[in-house]
Amino acid sequence: MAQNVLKQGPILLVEPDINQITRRFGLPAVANYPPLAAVRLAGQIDDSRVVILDLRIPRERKRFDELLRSSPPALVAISLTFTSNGDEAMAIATAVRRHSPETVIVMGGTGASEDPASFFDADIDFIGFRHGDAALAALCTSLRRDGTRPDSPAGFYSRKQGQWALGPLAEEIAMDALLPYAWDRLPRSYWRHYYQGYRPTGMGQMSEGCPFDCTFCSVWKVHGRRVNVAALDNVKHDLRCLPEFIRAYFFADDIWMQATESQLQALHDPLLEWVAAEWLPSRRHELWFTTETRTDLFLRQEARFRAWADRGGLQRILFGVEAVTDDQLDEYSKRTTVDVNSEALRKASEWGVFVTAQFVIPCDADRAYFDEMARFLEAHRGVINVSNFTIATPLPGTELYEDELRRHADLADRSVVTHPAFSLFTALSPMKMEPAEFYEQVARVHRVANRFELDWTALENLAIVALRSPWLLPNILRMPSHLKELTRAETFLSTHREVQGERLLTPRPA
Ligand code: B12
Ligand code: SF4
Repeated sequence: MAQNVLKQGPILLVEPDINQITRRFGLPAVANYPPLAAVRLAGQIDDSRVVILDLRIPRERKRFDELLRSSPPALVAISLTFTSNGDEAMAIATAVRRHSPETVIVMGGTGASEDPASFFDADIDFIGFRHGDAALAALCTSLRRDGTRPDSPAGFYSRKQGQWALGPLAEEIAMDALLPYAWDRLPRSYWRHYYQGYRPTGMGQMSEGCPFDCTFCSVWKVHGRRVNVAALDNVKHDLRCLPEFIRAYFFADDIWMQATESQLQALHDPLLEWVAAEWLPSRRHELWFTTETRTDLFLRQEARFRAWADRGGLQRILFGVEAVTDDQLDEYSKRTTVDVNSEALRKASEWGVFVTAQFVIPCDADRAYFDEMARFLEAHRGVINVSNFTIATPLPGTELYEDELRRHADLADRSVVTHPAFSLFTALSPMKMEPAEFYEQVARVHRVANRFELDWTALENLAIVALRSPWLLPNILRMPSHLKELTRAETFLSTHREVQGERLLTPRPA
């Protein structure tokens, strides 16, 4: 029986649901993107029975349970990108084990790969280490060929005599050598559930990796401070696969346009020519590109950014501003300055780009720092359209995590610091201020930054949504109440208690 299942059962690539804390603070109301990791991995697997399931989509959980019963899968591969969704990922594994004990269950993605110990007791067989392209494809081939579960597949942590250990490393496929992403495996009906604000959206990647070394980020640890770029044909393929009604596209590169001159000439420049001359004119509706980048890179590559903004549909940039003083930027190892941040924000805004500024609030911020944040926000009110704030969180795989763990071992204990605690809305490192006052200041910067106004532009946008993508209206109407949650200190404080109890709330011994 098991042999049959492993040789013939479907291969399910699953995106878990989003945890309740992230939902409470409204992220899914603002944006929800296609499951890029699953689509990329599916493209590398040579098998006709690959199915992608996105459990963030209403009613897909029911379909998943039915599928488990009606055709037991050979393999269930769960992508855990965000540590905060760890409980949802483990619950999927438990359901699979219960309904289909023969199925091989693997977990991968940054959340699992950088914190494997948190999943050692889960109902899983293997945990993927970093890139899964070659490792997962090879595991699928071996299940189909042998019909048995391998002991220690390359690229995975596995159990050996009750102990978990990393097996041999898998071959790494260069990004430009990947097979095209399998958009044809994504059910057509899913596309209505992917949006960025007012617009149905797609998502892709031109590159991955970053040469910088910010303390709160795991990207440079995972990719070894190297930048790899995708093949031009694959990026075009991603864009060609978009349904006609899609009106936004997010390049999910760690730092968009971060590449060598020869990489830029081989990918970014010819892509712009194709997008401007052929692809955009061929689309029924206008489309916004969104990218995420550094301010210093934006200024260095001003001519290229300008060309994309003028001709290539680049309408929205998320800038990693992070801090409002040079000292704090140094503390994060951001290797830039407040003046550089300001100059880039102003320039992008002058060009008519929709500017999002992302800030990381240090847990040891004092009142003076929050005052400085408020001053910065006021001074840039005319040039920043939206500000996002996260609290500096020691995420597994970052320097911050390693440092914090040396001081507070309970950080690694998920019965104390739970998975949803890593949703970046509460402090996991000691605060300098009284916690209630700290959260009041966090709520204050949200109040200062994002004033919701029902002006003409908002009404115009609502009318366009009603006309072109009416299914997004309920989401958009929920946005103001979610944004309101972010302006209340009490929401942060009660969430803190929910995700890590009284930890860090009680005064420390002198
Ligand atoms: C694009 C992006 C976003 C986008 C969209 C993300 C999305 N998918 O919905 C936006 C801007 C919305 C976003 C938001 C946030 N993000 Co973000 N984001 C990214 C970014 C830059 C790329 C992610 C991506 O899609 N990569 C492309 C895919 C193909 O690569 P991949 O996921 O690494 O997959 C590979 C391997 O991991 C592996 N793999 C993946 N799944 C599986 C499964 C199996 C079985 C196997 C074997 C292997 C495997 O193989 C894949 C191919 O090689 C990453 C940085 C990074 N490089 O990972 C941060 C990152 C994922 N984000 C991060 C964070 C913290 C956030 C926020 C919490 C920040 C915030 N509060 O604003 C939010 C949370 C959003 C949420 N839904 O909960 C952290 C997560 C760290 C963590 N451990 O939790 C990251 C890693 C950046 C960092 N700071 O270190 N993000
Ligand atoms: S935060 Fe941005 S600039 Fe810093 S290491 Fe991560 S990806 Fe690079």
